[in-house]
Amino acid sequence: MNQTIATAVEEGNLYEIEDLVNGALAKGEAPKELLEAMMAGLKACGDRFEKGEYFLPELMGAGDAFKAGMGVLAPKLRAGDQVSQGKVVLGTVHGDVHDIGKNLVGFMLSSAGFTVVDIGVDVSTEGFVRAVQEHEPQVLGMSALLTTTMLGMEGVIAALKKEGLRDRVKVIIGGGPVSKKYAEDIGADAYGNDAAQAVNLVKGLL
Ligand code: B12
Repeated sequence: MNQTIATAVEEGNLYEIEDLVNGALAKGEAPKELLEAMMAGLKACGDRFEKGEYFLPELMGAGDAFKAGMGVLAPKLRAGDQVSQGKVVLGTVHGDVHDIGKNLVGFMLSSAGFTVVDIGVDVSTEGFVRAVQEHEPQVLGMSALLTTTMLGMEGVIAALKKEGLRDRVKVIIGGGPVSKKYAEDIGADAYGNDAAQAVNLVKGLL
């Protein structure tokens, strides 16, 4: 793994990350491995936050550095042009502003040929319902990174039922605190552990 890039993300080195990623690409390092290094950096930052060594500004710095690195990597990771395989609406649930994982899921899905409608972060229950009504996706994906906000997913599923939309859309969920069991408990159709798995999940549901 490219430890320099992992450390640059972990330490929120926003000013050097692009040059580091460009330099590694120029040396022939694989984009997928550089993405893994950046993800390891985020994880390390989260671990230090958990231990009380890092605080909110460091989390924000790591998130920003990840996004800047992704700006360089994304075009290299993207597959060739494909015909749309179906439509997926993606959002992060109410009260939650974490979007790096959701964006990665969206990126992988669009690279695999799906049309992705990203409705952003801190999306209310009504916001999810409206998006399903408006965009008529085959799949709705919800992301949550906080144990508190993941509870909102159940409300969205209940609201979809209430509006008579539940049978028209498959619901997949993901994010750090979410699990397969939680997906089963709240009546989601599937749980995805990572962005690559999300592609297989969606393919399997259509
Ligand atoms: C960066 C970060 C932030 C940034 C977010 C920037 C951004 N634009 O996203 C900022 C600084 C804003 C932030 C804020 C907070 N954070 Co924060 N954050 C993180 C951190 C370090 C990384 C998250 C991340 O991007 N991971 C990398 C991505 C790629 O992984 P991922 O999100 O898990 O996504 C993957 C899978 O889960 C899956 N997936 C995700 N979504 C979906 C959806 C579907 C449909 C599918 C199929 C799959 C899928 O695929 C993704 C790609 O492989 C984590 C630590 C960690 N280890 O995760 C803490 C972490 C999530 N944060 C935490 C906390 C506590 C907070 C704050 C409450 C801190 C505070 N005191 O204010 C606030 C809450 C703000 C809010 N209301 O949302 C805790 C959560 C604890 C908990 N279990 O509830 C963590 C775990 C840190 C820790 N170890 O304590 N944070």
